[in-house]
Amino acid sequence: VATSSDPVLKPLFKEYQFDGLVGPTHNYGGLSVGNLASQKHRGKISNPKLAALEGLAKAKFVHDLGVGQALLPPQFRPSLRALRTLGFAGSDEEILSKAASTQSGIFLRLVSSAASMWAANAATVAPSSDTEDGRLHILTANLSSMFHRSIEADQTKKVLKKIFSDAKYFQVHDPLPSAGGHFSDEGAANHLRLHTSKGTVHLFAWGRSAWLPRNTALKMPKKHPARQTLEASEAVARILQIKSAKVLFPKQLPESLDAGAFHSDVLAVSHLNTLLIHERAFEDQIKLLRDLRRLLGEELEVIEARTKELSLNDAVQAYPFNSQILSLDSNKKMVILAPEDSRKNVKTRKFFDRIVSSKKNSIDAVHYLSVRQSMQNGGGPACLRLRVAMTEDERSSIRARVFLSDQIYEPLVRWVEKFYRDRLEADDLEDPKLARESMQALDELTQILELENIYEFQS
Ligand code: SUG
Repeated sequence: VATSSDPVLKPLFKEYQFDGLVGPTHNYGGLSVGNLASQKHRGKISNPKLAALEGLAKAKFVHDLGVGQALLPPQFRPSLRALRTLGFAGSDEEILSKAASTQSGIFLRLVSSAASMWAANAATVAPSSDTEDGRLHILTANLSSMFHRSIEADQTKKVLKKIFSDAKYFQVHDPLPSAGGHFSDEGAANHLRLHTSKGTVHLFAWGRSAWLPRNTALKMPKKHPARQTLEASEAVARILQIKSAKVLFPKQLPESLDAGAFHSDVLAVSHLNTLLIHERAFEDQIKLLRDLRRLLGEELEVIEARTKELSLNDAVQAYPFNSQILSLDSNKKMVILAPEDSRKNVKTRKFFDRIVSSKKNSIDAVHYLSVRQSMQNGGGPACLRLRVAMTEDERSSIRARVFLSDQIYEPLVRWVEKFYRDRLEADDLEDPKLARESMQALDELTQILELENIYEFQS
């Protein structure tokens, strides 16, 4: 996708960061096996208000840089619908209290997660420049590897269809089948796109296969599960109708999954011609980088961290690769938006200092921002956003007021301050007042964002 600084390629595209707003039930449920931060902070008291404000502050920061910024509404939790599906019956109060007293409350924690904040997992997106029919394609992720995330897919699809509603420009696809986890798809968190004047490459990462013949010597992680299947990644590439671009399917290195890199975006992030990557992200990475250089030519800029410089453990703990790389409108320079944790970690801080002082890349500066509440559940800056590159016509077809502006930022901050609690622990999840507060909050949010009737409780 050409940026607006590239006058040769038309039409001009601008990339928008769609950040998932943090929901009122943000808590530390310890739900994600293989996600070290989620496991480590299980049972810790959360602060949903701070989490939502940190998220909004990040979005505002990006907006103030002149980068396109938009928002996705949180999902309603606890999902009473999911509890009813599991056989819990009666009034809302009864359902919550029965779920809280079954199996130490695990079902209640599963249906209360605010995990839709990690919008990188909502869907995979292909810009209209790359697709067969010249429309922008969005495939809703099924997230079928983890129950608490799989229940996001229906509502995510509904919201995406509401925002990207003009069929002239967009197609929002239904999630892949979720049965058996054979097509387990984690969305853009396992997707990289690179672009130079020589071409475009999409990389769809995966960690396991459902059906490759058993005698295929696939190396698998020993400690933690891999989520995305090869079969899902191949289906994503087909559905997105990628035509004018090359498609590659790198396999997540088992060792990196075992170190806690449950999505490939924990160890790699791309933007236009720039790839920021840890040496131990993918299998056969030397060959992978050689292929990329062949397909994309000299303009490709690979910034690779060696294990000597930065261990996998440091990368997983401080999340430097889960940064956002952003182009500023005015010039070809890029900036990195990194989590505060990677400023505090001496190794990652040095890595970023090296990048900024080098003349061999387009990175001009690194900005550190705290998204601590999200990080404690394994979500850095890049996890919190879904990127959508659009032409001006595509963007103006969107009627919902989801693009961040100075006019809606203040109302959103006031909205969080009015409805969100600053302290939440597992026992609070069965409080029917929390569910009611969340309904009121989300109802009011749909007015701010002009997204009427997106929640079941509104109809
Ligand atoms: O799916 N954490 C999320 C974090 C997702 C991060 N996204 C990307 N890497 N793009 C997950 O593991 C933790 C919920 C809890 O334990 O309460 C959680 O779901």
